Amino acid sequence: MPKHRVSLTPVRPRRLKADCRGRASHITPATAFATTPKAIFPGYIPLSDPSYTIEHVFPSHQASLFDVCTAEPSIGDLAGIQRTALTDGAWVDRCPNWITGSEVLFDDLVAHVPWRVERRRMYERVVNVPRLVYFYEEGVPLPNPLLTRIREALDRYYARELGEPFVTAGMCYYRDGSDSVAWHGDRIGRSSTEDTMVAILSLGDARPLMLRPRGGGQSLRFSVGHGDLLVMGGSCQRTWEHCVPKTSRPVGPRVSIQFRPHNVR
Ligand SMILES: O=C(O)CCC(=O)C(=O)O
Repeated sequence: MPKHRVSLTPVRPRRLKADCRGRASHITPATAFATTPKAIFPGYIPLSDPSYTIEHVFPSHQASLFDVCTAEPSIGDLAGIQRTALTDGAWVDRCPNWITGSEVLFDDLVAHVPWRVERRRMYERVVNVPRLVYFYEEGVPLPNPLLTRIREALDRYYARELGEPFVTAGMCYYRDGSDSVAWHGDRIGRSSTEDTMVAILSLGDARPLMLRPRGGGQSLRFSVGHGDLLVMGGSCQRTWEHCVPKTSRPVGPRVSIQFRPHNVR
């Protein structure tokens, strides 16, 4: 699989055509369709908006078979959400394929979030964290209006149980299988002492999100990508840990958006 190239500071902005899967290409969608097996582009529909462009080049990534390819992503119903009770009052809610047509949102976030490399001290050295990140603080507008609607939908659904809104959005961009995040709980702020929720929307290629009890024990594996929602709740951040492991499997990029309440990180 070709190594992808992301121009975080483009030398010369390029206006490239993009198909509905966000593949940047000089090939017109019509020629791509004529020369590419339909199996690789299930439900191929070119973006109708001629002004839609991207400035980043990344490898083609196969969208989920459940992902409906439309120019307008849509927010699904949370009525079918499934809760898994964990130990010690922790739980996980899952709503697979909650956002359909999510590839359009994925492309927009990859192109427009001001991604940063995070650096962390490890013993005597400062190392790059293997993923790109950005954090939208409380009160800061989200980079795409759909994300605001998504957060409102989460607020409506969890209002009674959570008792407060989701107010921040952490963004992580896993460029390929060598990007990852190690085992941790989100224990900065109130989540170190109180039950709370962290709602994660995953876009792009699916990666496993692993969960294990903090003291050790059997881990659980949830595959998340392509508009899937996973919400960690109850004592999950204090009593369980989660991670996105590296993989040598060829995987395309994934973006995760974590919605959190006030003073939870
Ligand atoms: O990528 C994910 O879904 C997990 C992100 C995460 O755990 C974090 O940034 O704290």
